[in-house]
Formats: sequence, structure tokens, C-alpha cells
Amino acid sequence: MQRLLILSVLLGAVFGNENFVGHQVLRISAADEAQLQKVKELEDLEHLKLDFWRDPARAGIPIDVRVPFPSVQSVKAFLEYHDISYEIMIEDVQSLLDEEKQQMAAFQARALSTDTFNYATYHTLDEIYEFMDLLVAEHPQLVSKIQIGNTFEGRPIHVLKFSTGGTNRPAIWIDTGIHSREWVTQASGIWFAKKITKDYRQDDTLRVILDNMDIFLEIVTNPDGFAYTHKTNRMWRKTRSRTPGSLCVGVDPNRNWDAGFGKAGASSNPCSETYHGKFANSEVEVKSIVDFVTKHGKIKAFISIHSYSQLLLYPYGYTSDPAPDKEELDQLAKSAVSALTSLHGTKFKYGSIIDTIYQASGSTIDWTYSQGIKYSFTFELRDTGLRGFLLPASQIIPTAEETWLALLKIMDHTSKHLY
Ligand code: O2S
Ligand code: ZN
Repeated sequence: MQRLLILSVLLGAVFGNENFVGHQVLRISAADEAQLQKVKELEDLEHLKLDFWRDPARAGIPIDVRVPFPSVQSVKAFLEYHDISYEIMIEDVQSLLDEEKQQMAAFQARALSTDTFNYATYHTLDEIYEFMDLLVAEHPQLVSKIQIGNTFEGRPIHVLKFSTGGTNRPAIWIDTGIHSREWVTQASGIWFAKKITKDYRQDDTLRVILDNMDIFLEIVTNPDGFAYTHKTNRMWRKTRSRTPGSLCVGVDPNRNWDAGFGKAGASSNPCSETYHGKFANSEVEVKSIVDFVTKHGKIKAFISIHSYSQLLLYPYGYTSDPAPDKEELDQLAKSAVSALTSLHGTKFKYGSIIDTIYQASGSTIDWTYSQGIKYSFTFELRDTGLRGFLLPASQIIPTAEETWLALLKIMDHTSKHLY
């Protein structure tokens, strides 16, 4: 192990990408409040460089954390000393990353059309942007590409618009990949885009939706972070903006929205994975969407897609106060989840963010809901932690297929309950 570790560190240094040899993902079960506090103490020890894949929220809800090799023994000793149970979910993160890279390399062929494009593998930013251009060229009467801004590092931020006509129709917004490491979401977004062009004439539900509404789909919502996951650090979640006075990079784009901004459920520490930023909408990737939604003025459903945990969530995340439309949102989530489960049997839970996963302030759909967009939802796609963000590419299409059924339910309900 030691020689492998040294070799990979050297290779990583030479090729500029982080290595994760010996990193383990632990699933910690805090039995009570006291144990939960102990785990939170760990979170504050920056030298351990812990990466919480699922934050410590409540006793009884599993906590997933990636532990760098140098910290593994001390973290396990700490947990055992405090009699906090844990299991090893991923023995060695690097071996899964190597598997993922090999799988991608096997399907590197450049697509000449969206029919030959490989939906069952992960793609780079350039490949996804090429896919978008192919789709627009193949369906100019249905699909167009809008640039809503440029990222911190200057990359274009592209959104696909699906419209069968009309002007300034009520619309539905779907985004994937706001957290760059959640690769199954961007991959699902690509599949959704193709699905719309394949089905909009023959699927009655989708045809009726597109007869009355437009659909906006932002597949790569955090381009800088996504490029970074391919080039340097596969585990990157945040944007790549710089914070004056800190060596740490990036803001959590799902804590940067102007809804409960800076309250409990986000961090003021620039080195935290849930750092909320200096002020709301500080991130251009967030501000670009805020400006687009505000200018459009008729977005009626806003769906932001994350992974992992298999959850369908609605507001609020920053407060335990029930959303005024809770009843309707809960019923719609229930029907969307049963449609999802009907295809491959994948089990989802649903509910408000704060009740179902943990308190999260400044999150996307709390802001969209506060703007009057009633049908605001966040998905947490597969899986429940066995592979987490490193979901095998073989699960991309089944994940996209089942999620699409839930999206259809939400879009259909929205088109029949325009407000
Ligand atoms: O932490 C996060 O942003 C969540 C979603 C929130 C709405 C709770 C995902 S990444 C697990
Ligand atoms: Zn996320």
C-alpha cells in the first residue's frame, strides 16, 4: 500500500490531479445527540481534511464522510473511543476513480449525432457542449441554446430552451450539476434533453406540456467546478471563485441564494464545503439564473437536481416553518415518487428539505419558492451511499429513465394548474 501511495502521489503531482489512494468513505451512525456533537467536533478539525458527503444532521440519519488516508486511523480511533459505530462504505476511493476513468476511456469516441452519442458513460464539459450543439442542429424548430452568462473562470453558461412556439409562454426550469461532483445529474440532464426531442410528438403528456409551456434545461450549472472534477479533483462540489483573505477556493452554489442566506444550515468558513459566500448571489453561476428567472417572469416550476440519497424535496430548507403550499407539494411529490419507483423499483423518500435531509440555508428552491414559483423541487438521485457520487456509469440510463417519469408528473401537474 505504501509504495502504491507514494507512486500515486508522485503521478498526481506530475499530472496535477489529486489522488485518493487510501481515502475511505465511512458511514457513521450517531446514536444520540451527544454522539452527533462528537462527530460535529470532527468536522471542525480542518487538518483532518474531512469531506462530508452527507452532513451530520440528526441522530439516526447516516453521516457519510470521505476520510483522507493520513486521517483514517485517527478518525477511526476517535469514533471507537467514543463508541460511535461506523462502517466502511468505500474501502479505497481511488480504485473507484480508476474504474470510472477506464470506463470513460473505453467510450471516448466522438459522437457524430445525438443518435450515436453514448448516454451510458460520463462526459467532459466540451463533450456536453458539443452534444448541445448537435441537438440544436438536429431540431432547430424545437431546441435553441441560450447563454445566460459566463462563469468565474470565463466559461459560457448555456441553457437549452425547448419551445414549440408562442412568445413568453409559462415555463419549467430544470437544472443539473450545480454541485459539480454529482456526475449522474449532468449525465441524466443529457438524457432528458434527448428524450424531449424523441418524445414530444408521440408522448401525449409531453406534447400537451410543450403545447402550453416552454422547458429550460441547464445541464452543466457549475461549469468551472465540473471542469475541475475532470481535470484535477473529482470530489469538487463548489464553484471555483476566490475568497479574498482565504487560501480556500469556491462557494457552495446551493447555499448562495437569497433565502435564509447565512442562517444555520450553511457555513461562514470559506474552507467548508457548504460555505455560503460573502453575500447572496455572490456567485455568477447563481446570479445568472436569478437574473434569467427574474427577467423571464413566468417560470412556474423550478426543479434542481442533485445526487445522492434518493429523495424528492420541497421547501423549506432554512426553516422548519411549513411552506404555505405544503399539502399540494407533498401530494405531488408522493405521486412523482410513485411514478419513479414504478419503473425499476428504486425507493425514494420525500418531504421538506429540513425534515427529510438536514437544515440548509440559502438553497436554490427556497429562493425560487420565495419568488412565487410554487412547484419548486430538489431531487437527490441514486444511490443511497453504496457508491455515492461515484455511481457506476451503468446506472446512468436507469436513473435518468426513472427520474424522467417523476419530472413528467411534476410538469404535467404544473401545466394543468397554471397560476
Ligand atoms: O447539501 C445539499 O446541497 C443537498 C441538497 C439540499 C437541498 C439539502 C444535497 S447535495 C445533498
Ligand atoms: Zn448537491
